[in-house]
Amino acid sequence: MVDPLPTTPADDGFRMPAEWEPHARTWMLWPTRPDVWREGAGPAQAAYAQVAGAIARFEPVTLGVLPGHLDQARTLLPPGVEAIPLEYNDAWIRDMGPTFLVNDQGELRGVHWRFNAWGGHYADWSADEEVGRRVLELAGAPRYRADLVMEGGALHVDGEGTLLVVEECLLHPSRNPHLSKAEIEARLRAFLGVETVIWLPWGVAGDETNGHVDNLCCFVEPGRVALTWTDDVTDPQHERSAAAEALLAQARDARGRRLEVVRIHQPGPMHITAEEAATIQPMPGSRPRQAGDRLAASYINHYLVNGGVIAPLFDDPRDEEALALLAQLYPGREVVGVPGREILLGGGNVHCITQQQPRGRGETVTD
Ligand code: KQY
Repeated sequence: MVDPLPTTPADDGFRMPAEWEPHARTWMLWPTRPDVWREGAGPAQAAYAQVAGAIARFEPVTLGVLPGHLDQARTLLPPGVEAIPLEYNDAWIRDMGPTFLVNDQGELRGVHWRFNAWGGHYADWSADEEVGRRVLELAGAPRYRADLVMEGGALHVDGEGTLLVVEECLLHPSRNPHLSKAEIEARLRAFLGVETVIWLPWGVAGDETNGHVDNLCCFVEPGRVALTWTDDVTDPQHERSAAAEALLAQARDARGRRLEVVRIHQPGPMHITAEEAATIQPMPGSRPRQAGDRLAASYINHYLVNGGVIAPLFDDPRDEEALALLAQLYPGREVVGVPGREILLGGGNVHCITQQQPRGRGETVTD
């Protein structure tokens, strides 16, 4: 095992690039946990395979699979998706994976965060804790080890020095109870190379991550963000999104710009049915969703790939307007909708199950 670098990315001139900057590849993991995924994870595997196939049209996909599941995964994965053996507990590489960084010379490094399964929701997470280190080794990227419990889904950057986060999540006592808000912010600046951190108060209603920003709000370009929204003032999401919008209206980014906010109306509200919940196998130490629980459904949980946008769809009347809005927000990119409900049942969506590796110096990838 190679020791982590003794410095921080900010010391060394590294920063987290925006998701729209060119990728070398997308990393994913293969879902198997029966205490998270219904029906022994079969329907989730079909959904992940569809997402991997959609991404593979735009850029290489490397998918980590538990060694005992490799043969089965390969029969379900579309051609063009590389499956490799990897140890992990659950399949949310946005969160247990590394955050990749680049410098102005296009060198690649990454942050290996501490991980505790969203405040201890799903034991065991000991193998997940090592995914960040292992993926960086496989990518050949030197590693910074951050002394901070953090998940990639809790972070969105504009690549120009601004970071969006949610207080409800980052200040939740199950993550870093020994650190103040200022201390958490200082570590984020140091490990992501950002100058301005915009703290939104709450995440999406029903989100078991305590409010990851990647369900609530994302940059679509510097100076412009998309925010999940509902016009229904009786829906608990209304107050949450309205509070975020009010805060964003006052905010300035790292370059001193005001932010334009674009609302994307949420689907639903959606809930897990009794039939769906009945086929999740309870296990000691796991707290999966129960029948009737609200699901954190949001079109904000889309993922940008080279030349494309992979967006979750929910078989909902709002799907069409969300697709049209995303096409408008990302001109020049092809928007591809994929079925999102099965992944949502596990607690997240397309953005949560993917992790971009930026294109480093001298790397060429066909867009
Ligand atoms: O929002 C995400 N980035 C991940 C969701 C994880 C849910 C765990 N069951």
